[in-house]
Order: sequence, then C-alpha cells, then structure tokens
Amino acid sequence: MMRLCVIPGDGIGQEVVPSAVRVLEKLLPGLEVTEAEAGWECFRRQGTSVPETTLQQMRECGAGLFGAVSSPSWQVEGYRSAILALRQSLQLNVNLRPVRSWPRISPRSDVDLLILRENSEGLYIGREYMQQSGNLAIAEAHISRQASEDIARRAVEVAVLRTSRRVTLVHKANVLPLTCGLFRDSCRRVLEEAGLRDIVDERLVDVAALQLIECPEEFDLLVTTNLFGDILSDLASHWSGGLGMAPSLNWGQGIALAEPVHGSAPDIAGTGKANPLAAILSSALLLRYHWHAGALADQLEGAVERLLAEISIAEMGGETTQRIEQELLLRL
Ligand code: GGG
Repeated sequence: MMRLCVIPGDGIGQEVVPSAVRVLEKLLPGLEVTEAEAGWECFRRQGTSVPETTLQQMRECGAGLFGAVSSPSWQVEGYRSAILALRQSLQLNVNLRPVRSWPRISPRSDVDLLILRENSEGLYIGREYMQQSGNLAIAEAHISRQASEDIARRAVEVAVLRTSRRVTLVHKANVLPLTCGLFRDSCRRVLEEAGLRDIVDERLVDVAALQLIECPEEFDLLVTTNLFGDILSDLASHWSGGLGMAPSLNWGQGIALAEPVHGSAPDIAGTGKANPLAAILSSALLLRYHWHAGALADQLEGAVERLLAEISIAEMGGETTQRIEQELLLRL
C-alpha cells in the first residue's frame, strides 16, 4: 500500500497540492492520503511551523507532497522556516531538481538536465550571528565529508537511471578550498570508485552559471552544494518555462518529500490562477525515484507533454489550476 502525507502549507500550496493529489490518485487508485500542517500560517495558529504530528505522519507514510511556505523576511522569535525544518528533521539530505524542455512553453527544445543539490548543510545551516556591536554579521557554512559522499552516492544512482553522459561537480574551490574543496574531492572519489571516472567533470559555479545560459544542452547531471544548487536551479528553470514548471524532490533514506520549487505566491493565492504543473511534476519525481514506478512517471510526464503541445497555458483562461488539472486527467 502506498501512502502519501500531504502538506499544502501556505498561499498557492493550498491550491496546487490538492490538484496534484487528484492527478496522482488517478495513477495510483489505492493511494492512502493523509493531510498534515506546516508553514507560516501553522506557526501563527500553533506556535510551531512544523508540529511534531506532521513529522510523525511523514515518517509513517515515507512519502510526502509539500506545497509552499511564506516565511517573513524579518526575524520572528521561535519561528523556523517550515521547509528547512522538514528537510533537517527528516534528514532529506539531497534535493533533486530536473530541468527539461517542454513544448511551446520552453525557450528551447533540447534541454534535459538534472541538478542534485546538497540539502542539509552549507550556508543553510542558518548559523548567523553579529559581532562588533552589530557592525559585523557572520554566517557559517558547514561542509562535511559524510554529506558530500551521500550526495555523490545519490548521483551514482541517478546517473545509472538516466544513463548520464556527464556528471558535473559545481563548486568554488578556487576561493573556498577547504569547504568547496572537501565537497569536490569527496564527491569525485565516490563517483570514481563507482566506475564513473570517464564522465566526471567539474566547473566553478560562476562558469557553470554562464554555461547554463549559453549551452544548457551540454549539461546532464550537476552535483552541487546547497546555496549554489538553490540559485542554479532557479536560473536553469528558465529553460523549462520558469518556476511554474520547476519540480523538486527532497530525498532521504527511505523517505522523500516532493515539492514545487516555487513559493506561496501571495499575489495570486486564492485567484485560481496558479499553475499546478510544478506540483504535479514533483509527484512524478516521487513515482520515479521513491516508489520506483518509472512507467507511471513516464505516463504522467507524457500527459503533461501532450497537454502543453495541444493547449498553451495562456489559452487556459482565468481558472488555470482547475483547467490544467482537468485537461491533464483527460490525457492520463
Ligand atoms: N515550495 C518551495 C517554497 O515554498 N519556496 C519558498 C521558500 O523556500 N521560502 C523560504 C521560506 O519561506 O522559508
């Protein structure tokens, strides 16, 4: 029995996640769905952004679909970003972010790459503090051999599944030889020991950013640290048609949380205009990588491809969320 913990979160998460769940239920009629709370609104109601019951539900289900969170951009006593708390508490240490061309909505037709972003450390451990009476702000970045080797082992799994022609390690070891150097060397060793020496390549992050714009078709699988992965995946999502088409999977050992890359979009929340495809495509990642149901993932992505080839999102009218879901269900 497959189980899914559904965590819509804030803003348009409340609209796109239920839409994705209905699509997933058509592919998996026996799916057992349980709903859980997390996010800023949850914090305002309950005093915590991720209640212990949500973590428990996630652990019991092993798979989840998260929508979005809108953390305030000022410090709030006792508040922790819900998505960072979920990733850390559930040890979802790798974030998988595919970028591919889709009919009509993508600016070019030959992009098919996947960014594996380390999800648990780097600058995102959130250790910031002030010194010199508030005149010096310091942020720590942690890179461990363990986390770097873990993401490299995931890269081996993904490279085999995708029959990758290249694995590119993205870092800034010329400026940060200790942190980025440890990441690069640990990843390289694992990849080479797995027999991938001939396809392992590396780029400085600034060069990678330029080349993701100039020649995205030359990349296949990119492996990088938390902050670089966050930025490069948003940048590269341009080739998929933007953030509305950017799915992701937070991936741990025996547990995974799918999540559209976009945020809670308060400006369109409640209008019915949110594009649910990033959430829907995130559930395809759960199918492919967590439930090992590659054929169902192909079926879902194939239906999205046909839908976009036949009707442009601009033609969908005002009720985009509902219309995309209906059109997709007809094509599954
Ligand atoms: N679905 C991803 C998402 O909600 N992104 C917005 C985000 O990460 N915001 C950071 C935060 O609000 O804590």
